[in-house]
Amino acid sequence: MSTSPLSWSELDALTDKEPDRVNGPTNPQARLRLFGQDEAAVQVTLYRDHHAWCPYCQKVWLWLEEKQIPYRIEKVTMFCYGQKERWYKQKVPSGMLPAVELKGRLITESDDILLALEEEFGPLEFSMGDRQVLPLRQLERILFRAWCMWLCRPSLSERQDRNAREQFIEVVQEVEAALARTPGPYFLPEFSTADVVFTPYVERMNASLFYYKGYSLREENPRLSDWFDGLERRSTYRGTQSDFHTHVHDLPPQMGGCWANNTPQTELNQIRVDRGPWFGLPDVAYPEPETSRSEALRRVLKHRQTLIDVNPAPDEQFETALRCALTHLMTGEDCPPPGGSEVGLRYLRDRISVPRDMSIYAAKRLRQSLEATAALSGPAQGPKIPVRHRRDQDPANFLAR
Ligand SMILES: N[C@@H](CCC(=O)N[C@@H](CS)C(=O)NCC(=O)O)C(=O)O
Repeated sequence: MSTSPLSWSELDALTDKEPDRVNGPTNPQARLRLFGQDEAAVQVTLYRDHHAWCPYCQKVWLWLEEKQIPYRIEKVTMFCYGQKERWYKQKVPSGMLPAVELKGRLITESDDILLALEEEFGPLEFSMGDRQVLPLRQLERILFRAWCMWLCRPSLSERQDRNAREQFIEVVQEVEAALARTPGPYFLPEFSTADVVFTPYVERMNASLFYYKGYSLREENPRLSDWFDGLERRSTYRGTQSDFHTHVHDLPPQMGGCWANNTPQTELNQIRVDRGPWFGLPDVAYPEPETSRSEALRRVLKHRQTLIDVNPAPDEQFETALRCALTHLMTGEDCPPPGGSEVGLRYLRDRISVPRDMSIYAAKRLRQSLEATAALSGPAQGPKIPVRHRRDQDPANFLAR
């Protein structure tokens, strides 16, 4: 069945209400988090990236959310997305993130931040300096280095690629053994600092190795698989969780390049992540919430004018095409867009950033509707996603409003 596009006011009528950003579940849009406490209780300001992508920021963010410490959030642009804010460089001349102000004291370096927060508010189950946590922190760094040696070294021969893979998998076996020492899914008997330390890069490893190396970390390692499931049972983690598409295209400028090994599996995985279907990818395993479509709709409606302005397609054409995709999102019916509009629709499909714009299932729904609608128009793809920078994602366009 095909249908004609709903109007903006008809679409507006289908949205649900904004969740409570301040006291509700973990979310990347909040500027203040109170967890039901009084604003006067706030002693912490977290400076993190607009993009909600920086792994070191995710570590501190997750810790604060787990401990339910009231805090303010100030967002800063990362170099590869646009211009670093002057006020931030005055505060932190290197421009590096994250930083925290704790009772007026500025602290940089994510580990130092966690140590200072622990000193003030107590540890998250086990402290950074605990004798059980220290070897796990070292193991995380060893895993990180083995990942970089595989992913970020250009033009590995087939043999070098195999060696780098074997070395990485050897360290993964140590991680599996560490996880096997407790009966639950986490590194220590309770979810703790140790899990927070592993989370950002293991999430990025899972995405990047699937896409660039044809290797599915989450599916091939039972303990890590349980660990990911354990993370996803926490609303704190879900609020910070990204998806494969976001990570694989955000990593190259940050890491100085990510290199594909061009095996048949890698090629299949790349097509799947870039062009769908996005459901069933091993970037998420918890069941889809009922609200994913309405969340995607609400987030697009909030920024519709900027989305139209920044899209490379002519405004009028893209405006109608976008309503067609949103109509598909909400009704499930095909809604043929104007001829030639597939480029604009795929441009947006490729620039949804998770969790910055919306949560993982909302993004999958939206990517799916944008692609289904684009396919009714034609096969042309949007402009390539840059690999040396991501200024196509400059937050300034969205902040100006
Ligand atoms: N060792 C630092 C590393 C922090 C870091 O590398 N931050 C990156 C983002 S992931 C950064 O701020 N880069 C500057 C930029 O991209 O603007 C820490 O643990 O906090």
